[in-house]
Amino acid sequence: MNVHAPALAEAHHLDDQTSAFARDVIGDLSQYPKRLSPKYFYDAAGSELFEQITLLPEYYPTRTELAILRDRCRAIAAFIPTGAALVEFGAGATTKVRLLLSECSLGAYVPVDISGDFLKLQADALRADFPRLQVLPVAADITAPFELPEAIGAMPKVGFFPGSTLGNFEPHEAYAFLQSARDILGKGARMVIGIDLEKDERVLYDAYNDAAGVTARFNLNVLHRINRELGGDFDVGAFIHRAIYNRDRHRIEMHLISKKALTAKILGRNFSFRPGESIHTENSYKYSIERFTALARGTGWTLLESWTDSARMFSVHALVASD
Ligand code: AVJ
Repeated sequence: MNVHAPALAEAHHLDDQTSAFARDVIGDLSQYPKRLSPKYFYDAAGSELFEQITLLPEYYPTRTELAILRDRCRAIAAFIPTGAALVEFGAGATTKVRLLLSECSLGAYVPVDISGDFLKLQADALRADFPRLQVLPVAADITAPFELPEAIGAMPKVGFFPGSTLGNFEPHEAYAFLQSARDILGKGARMVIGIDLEKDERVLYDAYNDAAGVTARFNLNVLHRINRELGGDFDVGAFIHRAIYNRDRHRIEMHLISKKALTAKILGRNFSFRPGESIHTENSYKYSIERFTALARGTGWTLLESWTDSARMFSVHALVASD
């Protein structure tokens, strides 16, 4: 379906952010198989559920990456020039950047995130704890080009992309993202990036199928969000969470499966589901160090250093723009 966003927004009195959400939801649910973009998980409720996920015993990525950042913060800080602007792509909670802040003297910290309200709260808390740090949040979708604040023009730029968020991108999108990050950061750019690694399938499976059901609630929240923001009438209780590891494609896939035949109405349009039909809501790609190195090299970055935990669950990499 070709959805004309301005017309849609005008007919339903939606603001810019909500009309982009509406356009994507209607377009993506009109495809077969149906899908939704994982970037829409993170409204206030979804951001809160994700913070809960990071604390789950089965969800190893966040705590493993934090341990790497904590153990290696000296080496990582040495890679960040004094007075640099640290640009965090898709900044959620500030827990990770705080580990680096105490080790390096930044000119500015620029968190960039689609979730503007959460971003402002996090920025205020950070200013309170680091009163001498310039915090310049940018509310933007990191999958599209955006402008950096003018105030950091003269500072060396270092990108920070932790959490293996790159794993949400299709291989061609990951390629485009790394190229565009290099363009946005400019000449002499550096980048610190966290990448989740391939591992035992049981460990991967459990990380996305936690016993407490928090990941299920996180996945289902996107349907609640559609109901809240777009006036949808999804029977959320008729859907179940499913996460599987697709070994051939090196990715965890998350789906919402309709338990029965049903119809959901969103902004005057009807979407029908067969029993067992899926909405594909997320891919979380897992890399080997070799495949990530090849990706970085192919997008104009030179890999200077890689750090992992002793069990090789997660990795953090230091990249420099190649020319
Ligand atoms: C934030 C994209 C890294 O893929 O592990 C966690 C999101 N989804 N549990 C991930 C997520 C389900 C997370 N990333």
